[in-house]
Amino acid sequence: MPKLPESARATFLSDLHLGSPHCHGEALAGFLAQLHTEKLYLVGDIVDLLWLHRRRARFDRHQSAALQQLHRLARSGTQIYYIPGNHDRPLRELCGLVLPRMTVRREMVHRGADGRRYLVTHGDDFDGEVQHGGWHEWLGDQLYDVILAGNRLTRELRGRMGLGYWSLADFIKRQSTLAERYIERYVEACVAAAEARALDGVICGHIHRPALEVRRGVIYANDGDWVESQTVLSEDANGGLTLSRWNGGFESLRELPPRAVALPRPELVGLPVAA
Ligand SMILES: [Mn+2]
Repeated sequence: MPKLPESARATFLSDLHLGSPHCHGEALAGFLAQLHTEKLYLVGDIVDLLWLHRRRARFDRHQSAALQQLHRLARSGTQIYYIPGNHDRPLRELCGLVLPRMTVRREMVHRGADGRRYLVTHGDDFDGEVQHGGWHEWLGDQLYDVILAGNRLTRELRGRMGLGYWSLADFIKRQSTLAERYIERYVEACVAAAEARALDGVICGHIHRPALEVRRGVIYANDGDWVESQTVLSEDANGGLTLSRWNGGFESLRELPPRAVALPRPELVGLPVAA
């Protein structure tokens, strides 16, 4: 039975893209309905204002239910930190806003239960460092939408044929060496940003590629998205991290134990100490 990230100390979600038809609203509402977390970090691209602005966007009833669940969490005492991304960039005007249950920040440092400190940022800032425009821009938002629409269709067909989950968008991304190289440079830029500030890790989203790994001793955690992966990053009471996929239940993809507690000095346990 996979470890459930219920009653998490902190939960990190990004790239929900509420308001765009690609958001998996029903799954998201179902996930949020059973979530209990002290802190909830909304790591960008939560509401897709680009969609709301440019196209005929709508909040269907599932997406509305997901929003209501966010309200429920705030009412029930969860502290919410909103870090706007590039699809909800106008909300950056609100950075610095502190409400009783919600804080809006451009980026933050999260201190884990084990003392590890993480830079929490959406991640689009690193687009400039990696390439002119991000991977979304490189492929074109329009084309990306077409792929996601194809993705939905493929999933429905496979579901009807009794086949398992398979992501067309993920397949295309994996096929494209250009995209792979972009993602590699993106991860490097994220890790370098954490290194430059002497932090233990970085928690981000943006590229819709969930990950939890350690590079040069720095933790790179990407909480994924809710248009393709339906993933969430959770911190437990001890500071351990779990990246999981929601599929009506949790499927743990990766786990990182809390920082090991320093061993007692040998002289304290009666062992000889080398000079
Ligand atoms: Mn983004």
